[in-house]
Amino acid sequence: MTSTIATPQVITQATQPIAGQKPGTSGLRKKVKVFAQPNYAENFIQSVFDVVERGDGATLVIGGDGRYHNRTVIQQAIRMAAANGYARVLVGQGGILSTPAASNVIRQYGASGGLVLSASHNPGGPDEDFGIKYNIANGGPAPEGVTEAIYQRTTEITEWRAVDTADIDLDTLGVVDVAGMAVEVIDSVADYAALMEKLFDFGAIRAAVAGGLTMSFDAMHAVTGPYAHEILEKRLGFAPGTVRNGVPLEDFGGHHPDPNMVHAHELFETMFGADAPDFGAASDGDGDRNLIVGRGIFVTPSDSLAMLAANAHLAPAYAGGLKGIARSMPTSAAADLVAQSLGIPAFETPTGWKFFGNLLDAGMATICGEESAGTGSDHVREKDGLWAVLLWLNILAVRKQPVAQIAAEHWAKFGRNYYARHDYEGLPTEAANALMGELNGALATLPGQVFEGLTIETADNFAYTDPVDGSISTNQGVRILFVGGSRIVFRLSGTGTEGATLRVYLERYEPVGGDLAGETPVKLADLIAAADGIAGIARHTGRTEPSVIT
Ligand code: G16
Repeated sequence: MTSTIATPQVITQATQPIAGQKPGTSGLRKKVKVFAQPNYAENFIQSVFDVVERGDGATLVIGGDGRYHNRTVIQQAIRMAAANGYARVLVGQGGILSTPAASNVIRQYGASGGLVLSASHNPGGPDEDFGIKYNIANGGPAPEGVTEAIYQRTTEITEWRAVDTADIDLDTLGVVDVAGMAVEVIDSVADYAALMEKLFDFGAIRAAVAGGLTMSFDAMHAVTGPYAHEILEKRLGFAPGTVRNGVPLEDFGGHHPDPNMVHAHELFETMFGADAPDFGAASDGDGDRNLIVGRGIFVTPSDSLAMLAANAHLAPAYAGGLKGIARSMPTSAAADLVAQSLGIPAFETPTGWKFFGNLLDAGMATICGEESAGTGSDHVREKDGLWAVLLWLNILAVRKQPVAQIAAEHWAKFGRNYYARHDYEGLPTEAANALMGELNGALATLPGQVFEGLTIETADNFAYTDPVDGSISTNQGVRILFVGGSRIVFRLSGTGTEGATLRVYLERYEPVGGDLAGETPVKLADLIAAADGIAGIARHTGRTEPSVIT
């Protein structure tokens, strides 16, 4: 049914540039109170509409993770799209689209791009975080050239435009005319679930479930709840209750929707407790991250990427093999070893999913992943939490082995990259900048120095030249490589909204035949001490312990 909202008028609102609208690792993330200021969201959205590529009759996708302020910004974005020449908007029912589902909708319906409203794993609510990200026509996050142009536009904006119409009903499927622009409220889950069913052997997984395979999935009161209920419980037959915290809440139930040992501790307790199910997983605020836990074993995101790549041929979509594997620089080199054994290229990119887009579009990589709990493939142009869970389930259904055995066999074949990330959150920005500045200044003198018995072989600040378009990204993190292959990486997060977060990435490679069943903190103890010695973490920040270890 098509209904019309009458007498729309385009309002042109005078505005001024607002400082600080520079997108970070993944879009513009700020406190809700910042976003709710007059003109704040409008300035940013108008800047997007002013600079992005879109032809006549363009379609825009809009969806978010359901956090507080989502509906308000969606309604305003619809009014602005209508005044800015879009012919059609596709919006998820209730304003809900997970990030990978939004990527799929952009691709499937030939949209010119999409606004994804999310601050990912950051907490939600009136005093918490909000975010806006723009994805381009390939379904992926806007590359740096586009985000930089958006930012430049925010520094010179003088007006924004919207039509003068009432809010639309976001909860009812159907098409509404808004000032001559068609707004279609679409099912948030259907297209995504159909895509998953094409990629994976749902029959094999259903048979495994019928044969006793059990799992626990924590949706963390975030966007994946409806997707997980539909796919895991309804289509694959896992018992009702397999999905916990499955109702998206505007404040995520007061928790951080960040799938790690700290914020998903209940899942860890289940998976390490008596009567643990075979498989445990969780996803984040917007559904692009994943956490994988077997019975009694945590699989690091870096290892998960490597294990998925090594076993991907067991799922129908990847039965023909992989073209290449890409990982972000701080992600462990475990995936490189798989690429080597498969005889395919391995790519090392800066942190940020946007850097994978060109490799995927050019057919140079099939599977990508990051230490920050993101894994995905060329099926969309975002990382995809449930995709990773389903690929694991497909592999478990075919191999009929516990996660712990699959991991042990993997390490026996490739060696093991012991790995951890230590985050120091909420640091004063000056202290964090001073630490990084001092470290950068010392790079030339570090090689040859010994810390905790570890000799530094090379030290540099990572720069990346995109092999497809030749664009160069510099200052992407300090790498300290030790003789023997261990490594420490230091970088500042680009996704926080309060102060600065220092991330310290620690990696030790244990070759085939070595100690492959050790405890990670023990195996990394000398590197942890060396990190403080090299960077002066305690001296600069006053912190002797990280806030979060993942
Ligand atoms: C975003 C990016 C990821 C990145 C992560 C952490 O994820 O898409 O590529 O690895 O942030 O970035 P940083 O270390 O700069 O905080 P998400 O899930 O937050 O959108």
